[in-house]
Amino acid sequence: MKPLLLHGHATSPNPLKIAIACQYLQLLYEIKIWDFGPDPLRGVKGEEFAKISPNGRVPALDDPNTGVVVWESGAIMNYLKRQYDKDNILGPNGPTPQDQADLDQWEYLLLTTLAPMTGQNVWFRYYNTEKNEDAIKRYTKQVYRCYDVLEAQLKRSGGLSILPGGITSVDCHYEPWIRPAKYAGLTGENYPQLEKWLEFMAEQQPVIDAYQSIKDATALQDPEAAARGLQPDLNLIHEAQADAAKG
Ligand SMILES: N[C@@H](CCC(=O)N[C@@H](CS)C(=O)NCC(=O)O)C(=O)O
Repeated sequence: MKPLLLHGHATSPNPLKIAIACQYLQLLYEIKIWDFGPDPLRGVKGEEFAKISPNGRVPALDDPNTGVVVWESGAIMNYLKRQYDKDNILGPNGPTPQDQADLDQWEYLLLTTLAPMTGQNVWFRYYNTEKNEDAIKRYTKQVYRCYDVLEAQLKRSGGLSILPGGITSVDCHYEPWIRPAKYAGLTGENYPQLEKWLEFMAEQQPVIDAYQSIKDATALQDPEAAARGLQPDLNLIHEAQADAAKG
């Protein structure tokens, strides 16, 4: 099998989900690191990336074995499962229509709500040109509301996976969004189940290897981003907020 090509970014959560899934499925993959600017060759808003995805966002996946190119992390995850998960490593954890529906609903909650709310929270904290406390408050509240729902689910599921019965693609979707909560100005203090799950996930070899693969690719392809880590990109951030972020 030829390696898959994952189009990713130094620190973004969405490509990480796909790297984690590839690790669980033991798929060979290479990573191309893009930045968020309009650079024709390196930027997700540039010409080269537009040939891969009209949506100008990562992740995208290129599978030379089938010729399939796919973007949107939910669609990529589903493609990987259809194409490469014949042993049902990534779930659902049971054979019934309810098992599949459970998996779908938790993935959709992440894709449609938790991730976009967290993303907006980060945007208004670091990148919006004007300070907007109302927006920060609103999105923070929405993320915590999702955390409440997740906390209760982890109590029901036994705590080490979002669905009862072991790690599935659902956990791959959530992990990279929950891990950087602190950077998004959020705390796990009131969410002991969530913290426990996150610690457990961080110990899983496929998760460790996925993070390492993005780190290694970034160190080689975008050393500036590697040095910056989770700090906001000062090239993109509004000047007034850049001063605050530096301080
Ligand atoms: N719904 C999309 C979201 C993709 C997305 O927002 N990706 C971010 C990185 S996590 C991105 O590429 N941002 C670039 C930009 O905003 O210009 C998915 O799940 O793949």
